[in-house]
Amino acid sequence: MFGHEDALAYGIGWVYEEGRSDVKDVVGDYPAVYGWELGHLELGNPFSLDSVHFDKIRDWIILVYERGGVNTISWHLRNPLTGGTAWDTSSDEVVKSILPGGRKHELFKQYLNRLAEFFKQLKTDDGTYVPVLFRPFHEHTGSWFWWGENLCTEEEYEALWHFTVDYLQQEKDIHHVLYAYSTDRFETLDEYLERYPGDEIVDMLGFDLYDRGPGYRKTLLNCAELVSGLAQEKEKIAAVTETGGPISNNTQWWTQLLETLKPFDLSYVLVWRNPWEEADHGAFAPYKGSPDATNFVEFYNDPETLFQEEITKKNLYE
Ligand code: BMA
Repeated sequence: MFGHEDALAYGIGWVYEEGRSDVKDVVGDYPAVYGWELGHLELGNPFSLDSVHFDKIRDWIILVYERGGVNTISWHLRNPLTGGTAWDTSSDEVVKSILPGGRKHELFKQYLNRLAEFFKQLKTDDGTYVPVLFRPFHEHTGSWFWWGENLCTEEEYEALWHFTVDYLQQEKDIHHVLYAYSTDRFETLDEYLERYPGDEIVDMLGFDLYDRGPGYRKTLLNCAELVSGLAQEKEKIAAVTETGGPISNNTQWWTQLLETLKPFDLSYVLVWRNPWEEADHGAFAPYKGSPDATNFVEFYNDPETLFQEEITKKNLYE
């Protein structure tokens, strides 16, 4: 399945246009997987760090489910110890401070309460809870988020996962959320599993990997091979949970991606957002008039890729 972050919210040159998606502008069909970002929900704010309103995100998640698509949620939550952003790595005591006994534990519980409140709103008119894939504390093999490798111990990271999942399941009675473990780049399975919180709480195995130069395809192939093999062994689902490349310079990017990933049993590959605003990156999905559009159509037409229309026919939720 092909996925796109914030697919229905905005794209290059537009914000909040009903029914629109940059991917749809190019191929006439929506992605099969839709990524959503909940950063700043924990603050009680009405909109995300990317300025998308949470009530709209809620409605889109329900809409996507009703047409048979898949929703996945990331969370660039603020630093509960310093009050800074998710990228504030000024302290290596943040994870410790929010675990039971820590001085920010109650604040973290408030963050989780707000998250739980949002999850509980993901319900259709007939009262069915909408299943979502939640992918917290991601890219933890790097050290750019406060939960990253050099910012907490293995035990602390795993405890953070356990506390979060237990709290949502046991205290908040939330059972329509699946959990995705999602590292950044890695070379070996030992590295991948170094901070793995355990088969009993993780449903999906993924990794994030961006194309930042010539080593990309080789690294992608290695990561995809290792994660899909591990998922098979563990009877879990594997995915490329985030990627994106220089699609305006390399107009063959999509078919190269497909060629690299084809041999592996992967559930989806999601590309990150097409910022509507000035951001530190450009579009990761094609948009009306983008130079990679022809190549993306080829990617779309390949029998191995699935988009919304085919997913609807497959009735994933039946
Ligand atoms: C990053 C960038 C940021 C954004 C964040 C959360 O990769 O796209 O601009 O705020 O993701 O969506």
